[in-house]
Amino acid sequence: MQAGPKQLFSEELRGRFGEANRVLVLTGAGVSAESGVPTFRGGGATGVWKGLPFEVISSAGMLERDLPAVWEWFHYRRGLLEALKPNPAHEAIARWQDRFGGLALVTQNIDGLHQAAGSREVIELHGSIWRARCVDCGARHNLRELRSDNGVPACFDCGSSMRPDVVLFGEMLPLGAFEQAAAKAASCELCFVVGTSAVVYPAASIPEIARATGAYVVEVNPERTPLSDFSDEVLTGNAGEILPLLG
Ligand code: BJW
Ligand code: ZN
Repeated sequence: MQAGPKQLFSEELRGRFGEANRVLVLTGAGVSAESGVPTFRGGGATGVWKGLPFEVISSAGMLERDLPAVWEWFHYRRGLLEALKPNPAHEAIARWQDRFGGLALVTQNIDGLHQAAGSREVIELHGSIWRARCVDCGARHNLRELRSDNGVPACFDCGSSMRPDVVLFGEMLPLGAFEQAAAKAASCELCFVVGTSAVVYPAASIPEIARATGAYVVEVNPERTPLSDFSDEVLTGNAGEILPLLG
C-alpha cells in the first residue's frame, strides 16, 4: 500500500501534538528554502561568494580585515531577500503560536521570514540581516530605513562605522539569546527541529537539551543529519509540505 500523508506521522506524534502545551521549534536555513533562500550546506548550496567560502566571508576575521567586503556580501543578500515571501512552513509555525499556550520559536535564520509570516516572539540566535550595529556605541539600527545600499553604513547616533547585526563564525551569540532558548528547551514537551543541518553550535545543542530533559524530538528535513539518530521521529521531506499537514 502506498504511504500517503496520513501515514507520515506516528500515532504517538499525533497524540503528543494534540495534547502538548510547551512546544519548541528550532529552525534553520531549510525552513526558508522553499521561499527561495539558498541554504548554506547540502545539495545545491550556494556557499561561495566571489570565490570565498561563506565560512570565510561570514567570519569575525573577515570583519576585521575587510569590513566593506562583508557589507558588499550582506547588501547583495538583502537585495535578494527583499522580494522573497514566507512559505507554508513559516505560516504553519506562525499558526502554532495560537494553538499552543507555550510556543517557543528559536531560529538560526537572519532573514526575518518568521516575523513576516506573523510569528511574534522569535528568539534569533544569529541576529538579523535587517539590522546593523555600531562598532563603537553598540546602537542597533533598522536597515530598512537606510537609503543607500552601498558601502559601510554610518551609525545614525554617533557616525561611526556599523557592521551587520549578525553572528559570524567565531563570534559569541547575542547576550541572553542562547540562555533563553536553552531554558525553553529544558522545559518543553515537544521539540521540532526544522531545516537545519544541526552542525553549528551552540544552536545544535538546543534539541540535545530538549531530548536530555525528556522532550519528544521530531526532525523535519529531506536529508539525514547528525541529529537524526537521536530524534524520536524523523519526518523526511520538505518543511513547507510537512508542517501544514500537522495542523
Ligand atoms: C530543508 C529543506 C526544506 C533543505 N525543508 N529542510 C563545538 C564544536 C565544534 C565547533 C564549535 C563548537 N561550539 C562552537 C563552535 C564553533 C562554531 C561552529 O559551530 N562550527 C561548526 C560548523 C564546526 N560556532 C560558532 O562560531 C558560534 N559561536 C560560538 O560558538 O561562540 C563562542 C565561541 C567564540 C569564539 C571561539 C569559540 C567559541 C557562532 C555560529 C554563528 C553561525 N553563523 C552563520 C552565519 C550567519 C551570517 C550569515 O548568514 O552569513 O549562521 S553560519 C550558518 O550556519 C548560518 C546558519 O544560521 C548556521 C546553521 O546553518 P543551518 O541553518 O543549519 O543551514 P544549513 O545550510 O547548514 O542546513 C540546511 C538544512 O536544511 C539541510 O540539512 C537541508 O537538508 C535542509 N533543507 N531544504 C526542510 N525544504
Ligand atoms: Zn554609534
